[in-house]
Parts: sequence; structure tokens; C-alpha cells
Amino acid sequence: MLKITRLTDPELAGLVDEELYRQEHNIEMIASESTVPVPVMELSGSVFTNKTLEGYPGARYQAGSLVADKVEILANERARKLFDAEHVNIQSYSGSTANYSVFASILKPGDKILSMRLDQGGHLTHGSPANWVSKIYSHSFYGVDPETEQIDYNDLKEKAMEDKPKLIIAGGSSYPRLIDYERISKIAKEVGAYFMVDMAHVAGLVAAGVIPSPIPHADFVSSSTTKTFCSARSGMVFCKKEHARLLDKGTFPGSLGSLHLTTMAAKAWSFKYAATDEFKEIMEQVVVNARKLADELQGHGFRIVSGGTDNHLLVIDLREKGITGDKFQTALDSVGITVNKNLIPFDPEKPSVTSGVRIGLTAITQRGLRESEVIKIAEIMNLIASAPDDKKVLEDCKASAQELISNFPLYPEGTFVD
Ligand code: DSN
Repeated sequence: MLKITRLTDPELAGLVDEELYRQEHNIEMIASESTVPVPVMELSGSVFTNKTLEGYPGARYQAGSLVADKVEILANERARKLFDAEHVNIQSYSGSTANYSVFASILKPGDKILSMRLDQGGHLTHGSPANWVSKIYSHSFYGVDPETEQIDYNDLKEKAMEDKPKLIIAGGSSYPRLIDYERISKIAKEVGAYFMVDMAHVAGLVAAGVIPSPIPHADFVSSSTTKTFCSARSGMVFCKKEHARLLDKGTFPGSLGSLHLTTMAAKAWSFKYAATDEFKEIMEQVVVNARKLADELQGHGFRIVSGGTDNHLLVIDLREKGITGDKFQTALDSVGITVNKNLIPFDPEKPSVTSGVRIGLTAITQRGLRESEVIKIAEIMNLIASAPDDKKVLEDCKASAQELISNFPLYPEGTFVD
């Protein structure tokens, strides 16, 4: 795939080789990651990158768009069918811009948004003070119940009644449980708010029918297409038919410019692939593996936030193990297991340290790892949490991790031979 780059820029080609080696030899467990199928990479790098395109099929601002129109129409048809949605706009470049498109479609500066707190599982673009969105709109937040560590729907309702937001958002980056979309939709209707779900993390599980879909309940459903959907670095937004014109205007020209035909084609491929039995089986196994890891870690004395998981990720509270998220992440990285430090609900530590880590099971499940391998990963994690500075323990764990992952190729042999 890098034939010409190797000749023209061996330094850069070398970095790609280095990253391929890293991914092949590491147990990748970042919850927002997955391994994209080869056609997604081929289409993401295809000749479609030469085309500048604005507008929509049949109403473009540039000539030479007939093929592009066919791609966008095909992608839209496949996406609507896969997710059983009334309308889709797949021009977004990422999950973040998908959210911005919805905001541009229905909000005016100063309007109120009620969303989940970032430090309890929400997302940066839903109103965190660190994100520009917080400077345009007014924000309030709901969180999780301190006992169950699951969404406190009473708190959400109280805040909605009090603040009368224009938009209520559900979904986020580190929430391991199912969300009662129907209940939030009713609250939104009661207070006259739009209801948006950001399903970026769980889109693959939803597409495969492994967990319930937010699409019947929400006005807008935004998503990235990486993560469990295992597709291009891009985005998409679904909505009810009645909001179609608003969403399309809010996307282009409202918030985005020229669309990316490369990733649009890659997404079109994935909308077909995600309807296959192969994809469904992987997604089912992702949840089985996540639950198994939660059980095994609990058996080793780790506390799992909310007591378990219903999806592809789990968040561990490391305080009983006497190690911070930061330190655990670094120690795991040194043996070839990649996770990220993560705040737990009501975390006493700052975000750069944290009391927890977030672990995702998508990428390893795609590679073929099953319950027996998950048991071994939990054992390694436990050894490391108990002795993160012990060189001998780290060396032994690294050897075990390498041996484990070497049996599961990232891509079939020969995929990247130039
Ligand atoms: N929000 C980041 C994550 O979940 O890892 C990236 O999408």
C-alpha cells in the first residue's frame, strides 16, 4: 500500500511501518479504537480524494459530481436501511463535527443544552468548559447516581424541568451501561426540548442489533464511524424526517465545507459490511468479552464502575489496588497492553492522574481473542497492578502479552506487502 511513498519518502513510510508493528504486537484496548477492514483503508486513500464537492446530490456547487452523487446516494440508502432511520446525513468528518452539525441545525447562541457531565461519562463536545461549544451555548449537566454509578434519571428530569433546555443530549465516551432512551425522550417532550443521542461509542453494537437503538426515540442521533462501527475516521447524523431539511442545512453550509468523498465511500462499504453475520458475530462477542473481563477483574479484587458493563467498555476504579490510572496506564503500556487513564465518577484525582482506566474490547475481539484469552489479560493486569515497579514482573508480563497476541494477526498475512 506504500509502494510509491517508500521511494519518495522512506522516512515517513518507516513511521507507518513502525505503527503497524506497534499495533500488531500490542494488545490494543482503547475503547474508542477498532481495526478497520482493508477496503475501508483502500477507499479512504482512493482517487475520490481529488474531488472537491459542496452541496447535495443533484444540487452541487461544482461540476463533475455525477459519480460523487452516486456514492453519496448509495451511502445514504445503505445507512438508512442498516439503522432503520428516516433520514441520514453522512457528510460529517467525525463524531465531533456530527455534533456541531446538529447544534448548527437547531440552536441559536445562548440556547440551553443539558448533557451528561464529561467526568462521569459524557463527551468533550457536549458542553465541557474546555470546548468552544461552551462559549456559544449555555450548559447544565446531569450525572450518575453515586450508589449505582448509572445515570440518575431523576436528577436529569429535575434539571430539565428547572432549566428548560432547548436540547437534551445522551451518550458519551465512558458510560458502560445501557441508556434508557425512551425515558429521556419523554422528559425532553415534557419540557419542549429536542433530544439528541451521541451513539459514537456504541454505533457498531446498535447496527448489529446487539444493544437497543436510540434512533426510534431521538430527534437526532450523531456518531463517529470509528469505535465499535469499525469504519473510517468520519461521522454521520440520523434524524426524524421532519428535521431532515434543518439537519442538511445545518451540516452544509451551516457547519461544514467541502465533503470528504474518500471516507464517504469507505462508510458506504461499512454500511454494507455491518449488515453481515460476520460483523454481528464480532459485535456479540465484543460484549461477551467485555463482561468476561469485568468478571475476571472483579475476581482479582478490582472494583468495576457501576458493577459491570452492557457494552464494549468497562471503567475500573483502581483505588483499592493502590495505583492511579496514570501509573497503571504507563505500566500496562510498557508490557504492550494499551488502555487509557480515565476519571471515575466523583474522582478525587485530577484528569491527568485519575483513579481509573477505561478498557475497550472491540479491537481484540476483531482479532479473534475470546474468553480464554480475556482471562489471561485479566491475570496480567492483576500482576501489574500489584507490582507496577517490579522489573521482573513487567518482563514476565510482557513476554506473556507478546505470546498471547502473536497468535492473532492484526491483518491477514501479506496484506501490506508492496
Ligand atoms: N472521545 C474520545 C474517546 O472516547 O476516546 C475520542 O473519540
